[in-house]
Amino acid sequence: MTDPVSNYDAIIVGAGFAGLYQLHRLRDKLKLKCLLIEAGDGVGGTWYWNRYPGARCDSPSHAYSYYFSEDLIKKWTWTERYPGQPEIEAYLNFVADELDLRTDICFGQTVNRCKYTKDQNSWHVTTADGSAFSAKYLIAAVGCLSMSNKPVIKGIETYTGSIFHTGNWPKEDINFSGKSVGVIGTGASAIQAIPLIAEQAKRLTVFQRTPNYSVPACNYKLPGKVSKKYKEEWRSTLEIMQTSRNGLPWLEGDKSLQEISEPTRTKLLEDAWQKGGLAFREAFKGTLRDRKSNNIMSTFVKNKIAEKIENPEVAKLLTDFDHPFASKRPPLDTNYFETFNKENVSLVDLNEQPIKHATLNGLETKSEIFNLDVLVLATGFDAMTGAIEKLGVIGRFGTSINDFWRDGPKTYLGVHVPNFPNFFVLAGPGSPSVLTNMPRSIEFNVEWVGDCIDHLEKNGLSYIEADPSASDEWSKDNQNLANETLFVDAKHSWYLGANIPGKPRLFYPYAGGFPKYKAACNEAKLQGFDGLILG
Ligand code: NA7
Repeated sequence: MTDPVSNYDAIIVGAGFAGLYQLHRLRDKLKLKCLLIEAGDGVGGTWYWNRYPGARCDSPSHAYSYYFSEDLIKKWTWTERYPGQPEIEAYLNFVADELDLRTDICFGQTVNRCKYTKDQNSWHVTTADGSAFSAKYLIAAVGCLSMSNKPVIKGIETYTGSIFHTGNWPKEDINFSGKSVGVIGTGASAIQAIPLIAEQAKRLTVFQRTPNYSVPACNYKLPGKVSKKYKEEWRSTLEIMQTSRNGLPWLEGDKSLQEISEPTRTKLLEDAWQKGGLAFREAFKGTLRDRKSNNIMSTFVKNKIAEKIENPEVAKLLTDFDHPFASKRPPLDTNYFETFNKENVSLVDLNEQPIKHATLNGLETKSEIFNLDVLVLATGFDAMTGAIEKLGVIGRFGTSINDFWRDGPKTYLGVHVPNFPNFFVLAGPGSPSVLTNMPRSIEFNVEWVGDCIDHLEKNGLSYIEADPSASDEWSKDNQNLANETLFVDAKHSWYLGANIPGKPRLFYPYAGGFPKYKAACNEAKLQGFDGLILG
């Protein structure tokens, strides 16, 4: 298939939304010789690995799609309001086939070293099986949530049951029937998986460190006429997404909750709650910037949660927390809280009884022993930087990106890294990425990278990299933007790297919103790629 001794113009790592479009953009628009290297044996990226029960996107399906090609929009029909993992994986396979991408993808190869050589102005890329490739341009399209966070549990190697991480779920069906199952974590993945596991398992124990808000997904099958309408109106939908702070197909409400008096306020909150989905978060102005408005929203959601739980002690455990609503990614759920009313489900507060160690048959906490046939780690990711650091990227002067980022990631526009010439990160730290409907910010980043490379090629230039002072300023400005929001008030948030012991506490995605980010990039381009060194 691919000649491993060949040099390429561009090597892309990762075959998710970002990598697939980048391959198409560079190969078919710029006519470059490209290779995409992917660790999995299929396309999908995040949606290849996260195949746990209930895995589902919380952007609406018609928005969680590529918009760069009208042909793709017209040919694909989503079947549900929120697409499940199998449907997204099928969609990305459809895109790979439509654009004939597979011929330039090398599957089942894990990149473990990427070294820049100044003399050749090229990146030398090696994979775990010893294959070697080189290219002028290197693009990391490895995803923001692809490096699993596995908690350290003393003695876990002696545990004889099965262990699965939601972010690295096996392809074959796991049968939970008749089994005692433990789930650690109550983030978005756990909230989706728990109701489905509880339907099968003999006994399900949920180990919770921090309770979570969640908004009803209100998922439904899309009637044919609705899908048809989406396809007809794609241009106006795109226009809204490009204007929205989060790249979603709606705009933030124009009034803040504290501006609206009762009883109108409760009625509006009720209406928004009944519609469900992520739009609830944006139903009112400034919820993530204004503490008073956020308190009203937080109290409303906690009351809604408490109403669903029959046992008052369990209700207290699920609502006793203090981070502001949406300061951590608010999950969407289908029957999550109701699941705790089932007789076979119990909730363990890890603050009250921390896990001491694993046993042969399960877990022992401070006060109880739990025998578990299956342990599910729904413990999230080393987000935004973990997967990039795994690539073993070594730039100019022989510095590894891991060392360069030791005190936190330094990027310019979330894409370029000083001293790493012709290295591009898609949806990287310092870009809007996880705060947006991902395909929108991905498309913008991919096209930006395409424009940078096109500029170099057309002007006979050999490299582009971030100016260190522009990168420092970008990072500093981003922290200031984040400090104006309530994101910084969440204790264990992965937005802040706070879920990973020892990770620098910083705000990792770009906090200024998608339109402001695009304006900064467009202005830089207008000023002749300001903030970048071209040589
Ligand atoms: P998240 O949102 O990071 O959730 C991970 C959960 O695991 C969360 O409840 C954590 O508690 C818990 N956790 C993590 N480490 C531990 C340890 N060591 N002990 C106990 N509990 C732990 O990951 P998800 O996969 O659910 O979702 C990621 C994103 O995917 C989500 O935000 C959406 O954007 C889609 P904590 O809150 O840190 O106390």
